[in-house]
Amino acid sequence: MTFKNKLFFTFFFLLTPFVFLAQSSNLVLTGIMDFTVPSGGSNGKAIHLTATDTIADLSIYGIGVANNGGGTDGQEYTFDPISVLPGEQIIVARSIPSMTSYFDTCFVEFNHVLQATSSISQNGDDAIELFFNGNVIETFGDINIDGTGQCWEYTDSWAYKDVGDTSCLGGNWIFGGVDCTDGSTTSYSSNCPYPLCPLPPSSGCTDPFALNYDPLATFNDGSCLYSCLFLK
Ligand SMILES: [Ca+2]
Ligand SMILES: [Ca+2]
Ligand SMILES: [Ca+2]
Repeated sequence: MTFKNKLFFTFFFLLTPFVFLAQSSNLVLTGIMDFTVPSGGSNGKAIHLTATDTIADLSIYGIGVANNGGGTDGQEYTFDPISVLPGEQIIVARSIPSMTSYFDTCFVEFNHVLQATSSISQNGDDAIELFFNGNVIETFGDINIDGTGQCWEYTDSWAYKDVGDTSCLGGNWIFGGVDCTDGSTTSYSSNCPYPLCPLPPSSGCTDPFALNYDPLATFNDGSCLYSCLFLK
């Protein structure tokens, strides 16, 4: 073997681990749900993921719900062996009928709908671990801290990956607010529509006291503007 070839193979083997590491990042956590849905129970629990590249076999990934700050519970759920395309949205839901109904017209945003096991048991204070080949590649929350009263608590609500408050989980997540789905029949009618969902065509400012009140709007999109005189 020439020196040049030796150099080539040395670099090749040095780079091999990085190639495998790069493959591990093709699935990311996007949303953690603990909705209060009309059918109650665990029916509003789901985890939303996004593929960042093609995944030939999703079953090399898994999820663990690290309950109540007690540290890791290991991988408790393994994905179905399906293939996924770049940019596709995946929801793992405890009750597919309940989530289909609750997401209303938005449910079509999910490209893959998977049945969760009872291991998808988060109730707003639990950290979530994403596994690839048995190793944790991403964590939401803190596996050693019970989320009750923490900035990342999502009881009867959701957490969604987006640019947020830098003092909370590195500024990588936004939150619906604790209890924001209580009493709602759909995500749109809750106090915290799920961020993935496009606004319905009838959205606008629904407050008659706002400067830009739209009498035709039936869904408040948060755009209402008020005169300074009315600020209390
Ligand atoms: Ca668990
Ligand atoms: Ca819990
Ligand atoms: Ca509640």
